[in-house]
Amino acid sequence: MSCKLYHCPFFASSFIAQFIVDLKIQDQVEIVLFGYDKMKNDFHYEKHPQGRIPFYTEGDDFSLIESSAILLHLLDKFDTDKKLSNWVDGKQKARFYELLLFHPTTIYPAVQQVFAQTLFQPGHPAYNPQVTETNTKIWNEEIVPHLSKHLGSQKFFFGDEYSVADIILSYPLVLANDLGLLTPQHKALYDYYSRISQRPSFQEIYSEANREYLPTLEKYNESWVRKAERDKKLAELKIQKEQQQQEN
Ligand SMILES: N[C@@H](CCC(=O)N[C@@H](CS)C(=O)NCC(=O)O)C(=O)O
Repeated sequence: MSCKLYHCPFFASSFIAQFIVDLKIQDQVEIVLFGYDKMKNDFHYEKHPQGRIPFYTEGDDFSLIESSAILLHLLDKFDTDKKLSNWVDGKQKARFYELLLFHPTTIYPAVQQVFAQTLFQPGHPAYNPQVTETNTKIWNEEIVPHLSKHLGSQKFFFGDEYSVADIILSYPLVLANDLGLLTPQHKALYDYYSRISQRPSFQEIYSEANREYLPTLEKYNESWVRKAERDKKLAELKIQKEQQQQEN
């Protein structure tokens, strides 16, 4: 099999992995566990310029980054019967496109920044309670109202039928729920989350066992050392190149 999703549980690859499980295409797209022991190694930087998760490959000569792009590609390639993307009209399809962009640009960064602050103690250079406050406000005043408006009292994001939109939203909602950002006061969204979190694919991807992959500073340590070594090597190469240019 040549299609591979490089995935670390509870990272942004999670909803793509859930999509693969829901569509039952694990025999066509291998979900490769890419943990902290490999993050930011040479192979990782070869495939992802920022050394982030997810990335996706088809053989040796095609790779892709950005979770929404990977998901769209897999939808085109494997959801040909429209099992998870049976849009009723062009407007619903456009709303899906909106979600595909709203997630990586707004929903995920807000939740991720609140999460990141839970890793830092006072005194750490990145510790900043203002970040939590700002992003909690974005969550409460911008994200929840927008999602709730389109969700209404529907069973799933697009009505009665479960779709890839519910798979995308599962990811930030898991994190928001863990962080206490999602509360029963956000009734429509909270009830919706309770519903979608019962699905077998959700339970498999966000299992208790997979929680061991939730980040801590210690887990990242090894990969940050690799990054620092790489940055040093690149800086040395740059100086060498500049010296050679001056000599020529
Ligand atoms: N916009 C990117 C975001 C990817 C991203 O930020 N991934 C995070 C984890 S969820 C990551 O790999 N962080 C590790 C790091 O930056 O070192 C996407 O949607 O694919």
